[in-house]
Amino acid sequence: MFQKLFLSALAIASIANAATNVCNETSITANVQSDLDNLSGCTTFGGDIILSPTLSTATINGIQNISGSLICNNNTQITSISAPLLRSIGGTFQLSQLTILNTLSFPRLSSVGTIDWVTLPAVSGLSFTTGVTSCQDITISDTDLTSLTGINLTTVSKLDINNNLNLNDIEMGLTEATYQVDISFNGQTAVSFPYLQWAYNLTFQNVHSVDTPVLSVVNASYLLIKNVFSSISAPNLTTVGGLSIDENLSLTNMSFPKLTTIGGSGLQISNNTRLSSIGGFPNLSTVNGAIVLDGDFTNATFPSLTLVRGAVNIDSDDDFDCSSFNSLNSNGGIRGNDYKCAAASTTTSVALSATAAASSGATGGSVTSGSGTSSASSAATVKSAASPNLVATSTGFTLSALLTAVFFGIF
Ligand SMILES: *[C@@H]1O[C@H](CO)[C@@H](O)[C@H](O)[C@H]1NC(C)=O
Ligand SMILES: *[C@@H]1O[C@H](CO)[C@@H](O)[C@H](O)[C@H]1NC(C)=O
Ligand SMILES: *[C@@H]1O[C@H](CO)[C@@H](O)[C@H](O)[C@H]1NC(C)=O
Ligand SMILES: *[C@@H]1O[C@H](CO)[C@@H](O)[C@H](O)[C@H]1NC(C)=O
Ligand SMILES: *[C@@H]1O[C@H](CO)[C@@H](O)[C@H](O)[C@H]1NC(C)=O
Ligand SMILES: *[C@@H]1O[C@H](CO)[C@@H](O)[C@H](O)[C@H]1NC(C)=O
Ligand SMILES: *[C@@H]1O[C@H](CO)[C@@H](O)[C@H](O)[C@H]1NC(C)=O
Ligand SMILES: *[C@@H]1O[C@H](CO)[C@@H](O)[C@H](O)[C@H]1NC(C)=O
Ligand SMILES: *[C@@H]1O[C@H](CO)[C@@H](O)[C@H](O)[C@H]1NC(C)=O
Ligand SMILES: *[C@@H]1O[C@H](CO)[C@@H](O)[C@H](O)[C@H]1NC(C)=O
Ligand SMILES: *[C@@H]1O[C@H](CO)[C@@H](O)[C@H](O)[C@H]1NC(C)=O
Ligand SMILES: CC(=O)N[C@H]1CO[C@H](CO)[C@@H](O)[C@@H]1O
Repeated sequence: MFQKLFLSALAIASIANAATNVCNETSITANVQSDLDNLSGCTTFGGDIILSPTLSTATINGIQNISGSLICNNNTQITSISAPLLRSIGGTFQLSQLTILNTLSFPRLSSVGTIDWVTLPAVSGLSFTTGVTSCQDITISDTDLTSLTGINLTTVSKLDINNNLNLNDIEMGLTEATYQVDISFNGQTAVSFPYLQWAYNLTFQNVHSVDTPVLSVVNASYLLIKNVFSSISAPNLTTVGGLSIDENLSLTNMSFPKLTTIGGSGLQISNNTRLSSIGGFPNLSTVNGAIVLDGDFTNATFPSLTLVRGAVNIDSDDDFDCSSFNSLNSNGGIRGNDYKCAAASTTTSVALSATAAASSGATGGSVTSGSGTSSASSAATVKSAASPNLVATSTGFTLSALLTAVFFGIF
């Protein structure tokens, strides 16, 4: 009698336990919809939910909070994922290689640890009615999204939006980006960050316009590469760690009216084919790294520049007057190992240190002037002789390392 009672009490306890425990599993893999329905009594699910490649639709009913991650990878038949009551995902919302997924319905979702979406070629919009306003890191790559409506953050660590070929508008209320913003190779993208005050590291590639009216600091590097805009401005930017403006083939006009200091990663302005006059830096006084100017320009004006701590390498394919840089150099304003100014009309090369003089050989310390074809070839000679040095000096190296990293990051 006693034994029988004891046993059934145990049985009841274990059933109750099982019912509670299902919400605290560290991970469940749903192969069929009923696996998800098992969890519908859980307000909070404590672990990860993995949607397997066998599902063709998935609805997460009941659950309001997932403490772990929500993951669906490598599924070629799923068309829809929805979670009518879900408010938060503590871990990663990871979707990758979902070739026909077209519906993402998360009407109450507001908080996610990390969004990591890669290769969702049929996702063209988000049904996120409440909208995600809190998320640490976001990567969205290779989707059919036309806007990011449904995600609007005020702070972010990483925002990496690349290769979304129909994404023409990126607008967010970000005020700070503590690690990295990289917007590269999307559609005809107009980027608008009307409240962004500072970003640790900022990269824009192939964008059609950039609006950052209050941006005042970029701590590390600001890279503007292969963009399609004809003008770029940063009206409130005072400080950047490094600034690189390269291969923006339509660029004719730049405006950095408050920029006073560029840090150790230096300034590079190269191969912006239509930028015949390099200007827009009225208050730039100090560059703590190198300056590299390369391309078809006739004019480079930095009226307040008094100190460059790195090397200066100017290489114009056009008529260019080196005299203002020559004076900066002779006034001791260039502290790096090398100063070189080469143009179709003029070539000046001065190696400032013993090492530089030794390795740049015959050209070390020499000043050559000429005009027309013969000087163009003398400029080429100077360039190849001096380039091992230039590559090794502080910023040229840092910038190319950065660029390499950017490309590896994307491909
Ligand atoms: C499940 O997790 C919640 C929150 O961590 C905890 O309060 C509860 O006691 C756990 N339940 C069981 C059966 O482990
Ligand atoms: C859901 O419940 C059914 C029936 O109790 C069970 O067979 C199945 O394994 C459960 N699914 C998961 C993922 O726990
Ligand atoms: C997807 O499947 C491919 C091949 O089946 C595999 O190599 C890859 O690791 C899988 N990716 C993920 C994220 O599971
Ligand atoms: C569920 O998530 C929401 C949104 O992040 C949050 O406000 C709420 O406190 C969470 N609830 C629990 C029980 O964790
Ligand atoms: C994003 O949020 C900001 C406030 O942080 C708001 O001003 C802006 O209109 C929102 N943008 C969109 C596209 O919802
Ligand atoms: C410009 O940046 C400064 C910080 O350097 C900030 O205090 C100021 O509000 C910004 N100006 C505008 C117009 O937003
Ligand atoms: C970046 O600059 C901002 C604004 O000046 C500052 O608040 C922040 O601490 C800096 N971050 C780092 C990592 O230097
Ligand atoms: C260059 O850009 C600045 C600021 O955007 C603008 O005020 C100026 O008119 C532009 N100049 C030309 C020649 O387009
Ligand atoms: C500019 O383009 C030329 C020719 O393609 C290339 O040799 C040079 O390295 C480029 N300059 C920079 C700084 O990338
Ligand atoms: C260089 O450009 C600036 C600003 O665009 C202009 O004021 C100046 O006259 C130009 N100098 C020459 C020599 O063309
Ligand atoms: C800046 O961002 C690029 C990617 O866009 C990354 O490769 C690089 O390491 C970052 N730089 C720093 C100083 O964090
Ligand atoms: C409009 C325009 O000239 N866009 C060019 C910007 O630069 C990239 C690469 O440098 C070109 O591919 C675009 O055609």
